Amino acid sequence: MQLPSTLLALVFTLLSPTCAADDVLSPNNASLLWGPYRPNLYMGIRPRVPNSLISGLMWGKLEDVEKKLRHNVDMSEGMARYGWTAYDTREGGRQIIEDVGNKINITTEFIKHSEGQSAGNWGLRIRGIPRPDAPEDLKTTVVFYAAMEAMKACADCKLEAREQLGAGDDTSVHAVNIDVSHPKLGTAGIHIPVSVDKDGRHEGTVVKTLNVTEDKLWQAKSTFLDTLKEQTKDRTEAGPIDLVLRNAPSNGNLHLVQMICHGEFQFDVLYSSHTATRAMTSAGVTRDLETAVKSFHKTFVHVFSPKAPFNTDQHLGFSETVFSNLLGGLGYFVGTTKVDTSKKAIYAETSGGFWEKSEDAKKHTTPERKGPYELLTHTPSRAMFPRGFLWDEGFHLLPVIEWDADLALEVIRGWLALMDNDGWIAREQILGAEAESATPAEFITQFPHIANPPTMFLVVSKFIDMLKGTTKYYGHESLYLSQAEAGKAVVNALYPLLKKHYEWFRRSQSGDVEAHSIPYANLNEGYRWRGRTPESNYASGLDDYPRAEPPDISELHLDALCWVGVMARTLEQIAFFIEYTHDALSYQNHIRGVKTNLDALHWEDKHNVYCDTVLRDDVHTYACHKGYISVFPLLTGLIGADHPHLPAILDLLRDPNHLWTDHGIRSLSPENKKYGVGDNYWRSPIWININYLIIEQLLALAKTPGPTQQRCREIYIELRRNVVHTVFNSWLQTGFSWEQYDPVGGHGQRTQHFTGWTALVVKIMAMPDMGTGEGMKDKINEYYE
Ligand code: 6A9
Repeated sequence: MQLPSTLLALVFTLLSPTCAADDVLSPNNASLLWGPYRPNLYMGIRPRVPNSLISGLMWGKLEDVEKKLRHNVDMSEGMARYGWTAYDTREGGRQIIEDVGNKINITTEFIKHSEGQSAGNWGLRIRGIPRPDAPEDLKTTVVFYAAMEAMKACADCKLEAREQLGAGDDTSVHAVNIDVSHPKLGTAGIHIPVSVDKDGRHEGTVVKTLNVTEDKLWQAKSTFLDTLKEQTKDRTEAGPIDLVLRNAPSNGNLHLVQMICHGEFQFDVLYSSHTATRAMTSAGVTRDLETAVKSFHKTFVHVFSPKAPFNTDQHLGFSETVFSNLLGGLGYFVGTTKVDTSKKAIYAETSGGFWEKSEDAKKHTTPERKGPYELLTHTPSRAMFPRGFLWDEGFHLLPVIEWDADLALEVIRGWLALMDNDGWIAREQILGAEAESATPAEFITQFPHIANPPTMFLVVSKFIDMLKGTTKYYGHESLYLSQAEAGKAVVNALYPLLKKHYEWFRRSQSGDVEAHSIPYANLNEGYRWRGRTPESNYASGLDDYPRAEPPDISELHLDALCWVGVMARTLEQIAFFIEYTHDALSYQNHIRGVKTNLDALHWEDKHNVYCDTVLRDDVHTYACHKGYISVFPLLTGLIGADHPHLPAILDLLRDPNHLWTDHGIRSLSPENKKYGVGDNYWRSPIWININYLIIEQLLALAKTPGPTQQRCREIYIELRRNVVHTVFNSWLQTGFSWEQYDPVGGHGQRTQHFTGWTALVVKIMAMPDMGTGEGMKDKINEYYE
């Protein structure tokens, strides 16, 4: 069968090692070109094009500008609330920022248009409304800036600002215009009609054009403040620093457009590419935003409407906000990455001490700069972790794939393109100077022997179910799901990459099963996360969760084995789908081995619990720490309804002396010596990603006949309610979703506005209640009295 040319282009794009933005964008990706893709900023827009136009917003109370100018999202600035209330990646949406310190609420509305292959238009509306405690004469300075990256090296690039004055005697600035020219974006204009105060006068507006080094572009805040300080220096008489830039619009790589606004204000930034059939206008922003917000609500109800007992308007509003912030955390990153390849030899490690002590590890090495790479990815937290994390992204995409399957696949494609020749993908993606600046030095270097849970396989598995129709899709129109050939083509393109990563994982994280001398064990299926240090295992994602101490090369990690099971199961599913039967059969073999070894190597008979294992004096010994690890075989779906150890896992989950709390499943049992000790990151708190996986498996078991079906159903109902209740209540109380939740009080803790995997609560609410019994009604009333 002949593939239509758009499909061929699409498959070609998928297979090409560089990113789509460098090639011709497929029609489906044109709507992903522009976005608020600098999620580390309260508002920062850029296209998915390296070395191009970046822009951003800053504001603050005029007199306090030195101390309170807002730019980067920062928890210490004490915003009462901020984030998107409705946002769709392909359309745009609305964000509200309650800036207590500056006594003003800022609304940012972003809308975009794409016209086939043309570079597209966008509009940004900025509104300021003084808070009730603001002084009558509140003056706010608002700075919008536009900058052209790598301008020097680009002969065809241009960025030039002009003022547009009033007619006749009116010499006030009515608008600022910036001409844009860039090889990938074409020519375009940015039109900024200035805000008008309540007496109808145009607010004071200046444009300062600068020619600065690259680092000064993304650090626009300090560039702006430094410029004010510089001009203060020229002054002859003493006084406080200048608050307003000297007007000087011209040609340059950075344009600071500063307005001094009195009281309430509103203005638009309108970007129109010259190839577009119609320019972006203020009326267009109003109209399109309204349409976008409406269609967001409409689609949302189809895809994620909360089910009983959460079928209330309040829960719907909560769910929409949480999901909007997941989508709004999408960032585009480009730049080099630091990689230390000197420890790759660890693959071959067979005997001797733990690798940290090995000669190889002691070698002093300088990490190499690799890349540049680019990546479109959601981010766990705009304030604290505005960059890509491999296993977080799998969790992010679980809801996203139901909303916009093509977007999820585009993101997966981008991540898989980062794979090196061996099949490794760096766990943390810290691309470029801006991302590096937000990362503590000790976390920047990535090591190609270090893995991270392959959660993206869970997303691909969902996608196959959607293609097969066993999972219904209610989201955005999807090319892959509406055209069978396109769907098959994308799976065919992803398969070799997923397989390569799988093979890398099996090779690089392999454990020494043979040394454990278990007669009935499968000798191939045993794994150990590399890169362990005493008291921690960052590769696993569960950082400080207790493991064998001291670390030892004879360790076999239960979760690593389970993740191999997840990958093998997904690859088997794909192989059958694209009719690679031979491959499918070998994956089946691996899965059998994994399941055998779960019980042969990791099941501890005396205490009825699954554990990590390690050799002590050459003897197979268990390293048991009741907690998330113990329930891994369940949460990864490797324990069937009739598995003999299922009841023991359920006991552990439901036991308030162990993992059960009224707020969700906690990471560690209080009986453990390490419970709550040290940094207490994964040593008691409740994490929503893990709770989601548990809930999903309980639901599957609740629907499958078996000896514990009824029990699974009961625990499912209760756990689902507890988890939703926890995240929802904390959101009501604080205005934010959180990185983790306290197992005692249930309150949100650590990172505020953690809009990453905590957003899985959206999916948890959308799951069926499964409660019909009378007893359940009381429970519901308990919550909502
Ligand atoms: C520290 C400090 C401004 C830790 O959500 C991302 C990851 C998870 O993948 C992992 O499972 N978080 C979890 O245990 C946060 C990781 C932060 C590491 C860098 C930066 C902030 O400095």
